Parts: sequence; C-alpha cells; structure tokens
Amino acid sequence: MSIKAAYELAKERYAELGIDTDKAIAETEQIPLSIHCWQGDDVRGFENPEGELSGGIQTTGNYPGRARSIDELRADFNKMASLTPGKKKRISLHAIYLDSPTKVERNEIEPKHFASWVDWAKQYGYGIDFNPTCFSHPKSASGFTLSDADKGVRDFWIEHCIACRKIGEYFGKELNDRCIQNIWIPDGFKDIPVDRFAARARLKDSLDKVMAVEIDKRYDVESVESKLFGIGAESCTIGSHEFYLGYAVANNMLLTLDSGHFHPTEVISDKISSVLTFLPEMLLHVSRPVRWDSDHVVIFDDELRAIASEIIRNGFEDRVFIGLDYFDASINRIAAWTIGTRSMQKALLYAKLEPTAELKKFEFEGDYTSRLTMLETLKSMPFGAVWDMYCEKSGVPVGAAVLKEVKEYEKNVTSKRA
Ligand code: RNT
Ligand code: ZN
Repeated sequence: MSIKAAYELAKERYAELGIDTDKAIAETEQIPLSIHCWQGDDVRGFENPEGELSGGIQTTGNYPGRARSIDELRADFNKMASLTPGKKKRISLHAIYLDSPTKVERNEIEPKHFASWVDWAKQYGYGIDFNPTCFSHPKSASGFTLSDADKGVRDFWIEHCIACRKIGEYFGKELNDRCIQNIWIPDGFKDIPVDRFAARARLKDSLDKVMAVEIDKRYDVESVESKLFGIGAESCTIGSHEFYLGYAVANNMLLTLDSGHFHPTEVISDKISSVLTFLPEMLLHVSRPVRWDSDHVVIFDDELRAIASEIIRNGFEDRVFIGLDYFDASINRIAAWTIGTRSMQKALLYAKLEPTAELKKFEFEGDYTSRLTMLETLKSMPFGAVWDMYCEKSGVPVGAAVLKEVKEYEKNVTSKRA
C-alpha cells in the first residue's frame, strides 16, 4: 500500500478521536531542534583533534569514518540533516570546533574564529547554539575548572566562558536569532571531600564573574547544566542539580537537564514542569543513559516519549529548548546522528497525536480508569503511517530507506577516510 493510502486510513482513525494528523505534522515540523555537532567526531573538535577526551565523559568504539576536518564534519551534518524531518534545525557547537589555522588559547577565542560557521549556517538555514569547552585541556587536568582552588585556573576558565558569551552574541546578531549557551563543567571530587561548601562558593563566584559582563540577551542567553557524577568524579560534583537550580532561579538564567545526569531511576520528564514553575525557559540535553551517563543514541523509548509529551501537553514548545547530547563511536556515526534526531522528531509527533484535553479531563475528574484505557489505546493507533507521511512530506527517506542512504554515504565518503 502506498504511503499516502496508509496515511489516509490513519488520518480517519485519528479523526475519530478528534485528532487532526495534518495539523500534528505541520506543528511538529516547526519545533526547533538543537543538534549537537559532536556526534560526528567523538567530541574531538579542531583545536587538537588528536587530543584525549577528558572531564569524566567518554566515547567508546572506533567505527571507521570519523569526521577529521571542519569540512568533513559539515558534510556529515548536512547528510544527517537531509535524512531528518523538521524545518528548524540548529547546530550546537562547542568552543573546540573553532576554525583557525593556528593554535588559539581557549581564553583568547573570538568571533572571527567562528565566522566560517556563520557563513555555513546562513547557507543552509541553520541556527547556532554554543558551549564553552571546559574539558580536554591541560588546565582542567586537576578535574576542576571554574571551581578550582587555584585562582589562576579559575580565571582562565572565567575568561574562556566570557569569550564564549561574546561569540554567542555574535552568532545571534549574525543570524538574527538567539544563541543558547550551555555551560557545563566537569568539576568534582573522586573521593570524599571535606569542604564541598568552599568549592561551591568558588563556582558561584566564578559564574558571577562570567555573567557580570554585559551581553545582549536578545542574541545570547546562558543555561547551566547540572550533573550527578562523572568518571573520576564519583564522590561530589560541584555543579549539582540543587546548585544550578538555585543559581538559575537566583539569576534568572536557563537550567539544562541532561537525561543522563541523575540517579538511574530518576527521569527528567518529571522535572520539566517543576523547573518551569520557577524559570521562564530551560534547555534539555536529550540523551540515553544505560546504567550510567553512557550517552547512548537516543531511541523512541518510554522516557523520550514522556519528555516529548511533557512539552507538547503543556504547550511548552517556546519555553523548552530541545538539545541532543549523545555520542556513540561504535556504529556508523551518520546513522547514530540520524537515528537520534529522527527519534526526537518521532516522539514529538507521537505526543501531538493524542486527545490531551480529554485525557486531562479524565484526570481532573479522578477517572484514572479512562485515562489508562485511552493512553494504552493510543499505543496501537496507526502512528507509523503518520510518521511515514511526515518523512515523505519533508522529503526525507521513509523507514528503512534511511539505511540505504547511510550505507551509500559510507561507501562513497566515510569509508574512504583512512
Ligand atoms: C557531560 C555533559 C555535557 C557534554 C557536552 C559535550 O556529561 O552532558 O553536556 O556531554 O557538552
Ligand atoms: Zn549534556
């Protein structure tokens, strides 16, 4: 049966529940998605592509074909984008993805080092988000950056973050857009500390200095990302959830929730509504933790659907910025990028295809029987036919056709990278 014929039947079935599938597709494609650049090259960047990834995060696997240059990374990103529906794609860059023929210290990076990214983003209609890179560097070797006991180290990272804010403002001005700047630091103790308070006081002081610089909020805003623990920082993470929730509320900043940064049975889908009770906006780092913050490729699982539902049911599309953050080097990286990005799109579309008002009414009236019945019924609706139509309309491969494209690109492009 053709995609169109299957869709027409699905459309009828959903209409019986009062759901307009055309509208769901039209709304889903307008939701911005901030896609991380670092799936393409295992978080290496171009400052020192041979350097080791440090800071308690790890990629595993050595599938051939990693992007080794800016041109390769851009080509790969474009390939992924051509396989993914959605009209508002953004690239989330890290500071180490600068374009400079000579070495530039991180506290000396400037907008000019990112000018070619702006040209490229303009050409393809992408937005740009940004991240200071406070890891994989000799000055983070102690395991600390903005909260380091050494003032010299702190000052270096303060300067780096300020430089990044200026670059974010530059992106925003150039693209007539707002850059979301995510600050994550690896700082933490491997073993039980005796003075957590001092380290957190230092972090607060450093952040205050970073944020004291006047930056036009129309073009760049900051978000702070908490974490539970990292490899080598198991006993205490300075930028914990409580720390940053407090910091964001006190300073009217955004807060970033990463799916992998909480205890294993905690889920970020449950936290969005709490955060947005007190903050106007927030950022998500959608990832898939398997037993730890393993950054597996995002798939269409229960938690991804729950995250999407929280956003859609509450109409939070303008308050929750959806960013992706995972990195798998054990499979074809273009496939990894594409699967995760498509999964996010799929979950948003799935969330759009429910009779939310009716479900909320059941709940309000205490009719949990009807709520559960309806939620379970939705799972066997012909969602696949609507998803396929969304892909078809967007001009991206439907279903397994994605694999063919990925394999072809592998054959012609990535497998040729020695
Ligand atoms: C690390 C954080 C952070 C990084 C990226 C590369 O645990 O999740 O967001 O993954 O900045
Ligand atoms: Zn993250």
